[in-house]
Amino acid sequence: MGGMRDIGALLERFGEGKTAAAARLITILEEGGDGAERVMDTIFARTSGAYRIGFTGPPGAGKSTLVYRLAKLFRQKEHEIGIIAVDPTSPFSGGALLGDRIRMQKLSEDPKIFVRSLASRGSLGGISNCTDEVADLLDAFGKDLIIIETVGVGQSELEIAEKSHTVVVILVPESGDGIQAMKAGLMEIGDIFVMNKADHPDAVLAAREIENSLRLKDIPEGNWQPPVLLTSALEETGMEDVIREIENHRRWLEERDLFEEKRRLILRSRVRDAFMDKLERKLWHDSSITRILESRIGEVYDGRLSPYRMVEELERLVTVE
Ligand SMILES: Nc1nc2c(ncn2[C@@H]2O[C@H](COP(=O)(O)OP(=O)(O)OP(=O)(O)O)[C@@H](O)[C@H]2O)c(=O)[nH]1
Ligand SMILES: [Mg+2]
Repeated sequence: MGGMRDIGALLERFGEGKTAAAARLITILEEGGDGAERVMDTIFARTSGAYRIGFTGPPGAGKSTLVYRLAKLFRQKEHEIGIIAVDPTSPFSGGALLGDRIRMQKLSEDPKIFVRSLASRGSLGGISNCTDEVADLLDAFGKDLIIIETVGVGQSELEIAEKSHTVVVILVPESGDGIQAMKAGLMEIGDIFVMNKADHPDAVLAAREIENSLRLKDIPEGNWQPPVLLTSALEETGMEDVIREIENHRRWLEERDLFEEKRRLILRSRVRDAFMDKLERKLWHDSSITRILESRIGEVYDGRLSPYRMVEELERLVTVE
């Protein structure tokens, strides 16, 4: 897709604020490789550390509906907004795809809002490989508030925490083992908890349950104490509370110089991810590694060599001082 010269022209139009150019550049970022690196090299210098808010929670909790409502309210506060929806409408909730599309289209009519969906890397949802890059691009495009929506499953919770200044966890009054396990992971990363679907009769009790488990965590005084809010994204109630708590958390971070500290942590995990990706590609295709692997995999097959001893042999070829 496109040669380097095209990228140059795209970057120029991106600099002029052309939405179509931004969209094309994101596609190049999704494809990865040299093109993506070239784009990032130019764009990174233009980022200004936009405020990043992660929205995560079980499939179908109402994340997109909530983000849509909040985006409209944030616009009234003169924010320019970039929205990244990783794997919208997961296979779990199904059927919401059309609603999602219509919503996104509506938001995109406002030139100060840029919405983009990205495919997640795992079949179970979670985060996309290029979420950080796309967030940077939207930052460089002048968006001062970046919203990342992800389905909170398995390992992805920590990842969203590493990419956000503020994490909003959206839960719904539902039980079930899967949800409970998910909730355990989500409890660790939320700065703000939202019990959505408050139009359901069980919501108040479910919110109290979350409050109780937070109390059990006994978060030290002086640390941020995550609030638990009740909303109905459908009936548009409780939205102002979410905005207020997001602003409170931001202010709390800023007053303690933690906003910039978070930015440093976000960048550190960025460098780590990029470094690991590169190392993996480089090492796995290294000829001496390939040679040993090919010549001795038969021993693993025969059961004479365990995979772990094999790894040890390969590791010996890699020297890190
Ligand atoms: N009753 C009720 N339904 C809601 C509420 N918020 C969202 N919904 C509905 O729940 C369904 C899923 O909403 P989405 O906003 O797509 O949920 P999501 O968390 O983004 O879903 P995925 O991205 O697929 O994980 C839709 O049918 C919404 O209309 C709410 O507050 N109350
Ligand atoms: Mg969604």
